[in-house]
Amino acid sequence: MEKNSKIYIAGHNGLVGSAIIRNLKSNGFNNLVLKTHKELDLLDWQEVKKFFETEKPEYVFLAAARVGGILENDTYPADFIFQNLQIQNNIIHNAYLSGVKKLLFLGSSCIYPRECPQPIKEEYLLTGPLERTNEAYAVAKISGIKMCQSYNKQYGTKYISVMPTNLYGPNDNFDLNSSHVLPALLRKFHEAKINNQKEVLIWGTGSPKREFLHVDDLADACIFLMENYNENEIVNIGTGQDISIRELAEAVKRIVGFEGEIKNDTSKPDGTPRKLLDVSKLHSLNWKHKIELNQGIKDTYQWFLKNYEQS
Ligand code: GFB
Repeated sequence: MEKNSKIYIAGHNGLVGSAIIRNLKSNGFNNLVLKTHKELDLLDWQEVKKFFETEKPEYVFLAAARVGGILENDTYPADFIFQNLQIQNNIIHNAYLSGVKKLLFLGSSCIYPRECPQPIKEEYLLTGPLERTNEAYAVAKISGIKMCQSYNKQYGTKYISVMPTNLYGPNDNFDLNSSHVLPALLRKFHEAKINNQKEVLIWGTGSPKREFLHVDDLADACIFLMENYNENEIVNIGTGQDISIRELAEAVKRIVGFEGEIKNDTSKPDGTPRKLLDVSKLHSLNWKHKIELNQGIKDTYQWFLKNYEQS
């Protein structure tokens, strides 16, 4: 990518898209194309077609998606499968029609089978059944990967797909019903502290393990791969380290400064027992994360405190 290359970031107001923009801007990329949901409805084929015909972006980061935590995925599977398929079909096919030079598609670690050997290598894709709570989302993301690979094969396009682990950071969703675990815990412990509550309820047993990556590290990896990776195969993006939800809750409790107890709400699902990514492929390309979890949680808590009124 040249500094003045025309780059379209789909989903630029979200957790991932906003981090990609911060990174691109700080690296001097000065021709970014951004469209709000009001300006461009990515579910609408005609609008997306017209957008690509008129703007003709050279590079595309496909970070637009219907996303959410375990409960949101489990409650709205129809929305997750329909909206994600529709958004990625519209963008990928119109990118092809308008001659986009390169596209990066963001998948998710939930594409891998539930009972995968750990850590999860890229080649484990489609080797077993998926986790039930996010099957609809995972199937849509797997379709996106296969679509990129099929277009590369049939049309000679350069579309790469990356699989991030669980993400967190600025501009995350802090809504307790629809968010992922890390922002939910920051909010729960913060509110418990200021309201002098005796306990905080965490969902499930606390025993599932998750790997967390700061979204600024993810953005850095995406831009690195856009510039340096041209293979058809997917690439995992993570830290290579995971912790249990119980341990995460203890860490958030300490950082927020809550002194009460942690209790479990076992009426809520645990989801996948573990999904630690094997990041040896990414490391062999010479990219490694920089932000350690403890520091990342502290920074995200500060962001939350500053933006709390809006979240
Ligand atoms: O982050 P999370 O919602 O998604 O939940 P997944 C991770 C774990 O944290 C689960 C537990 O075991 C939850 O039960 N947890 C504990 C909580 N307390 C809470 C809480 O207050 N809120 C939430 N949300 N969880 C998602 C997929 O799975 O991961 C998506 O549904 C996507 O499709 C995303 O792939 C990365 O890691 O289980």
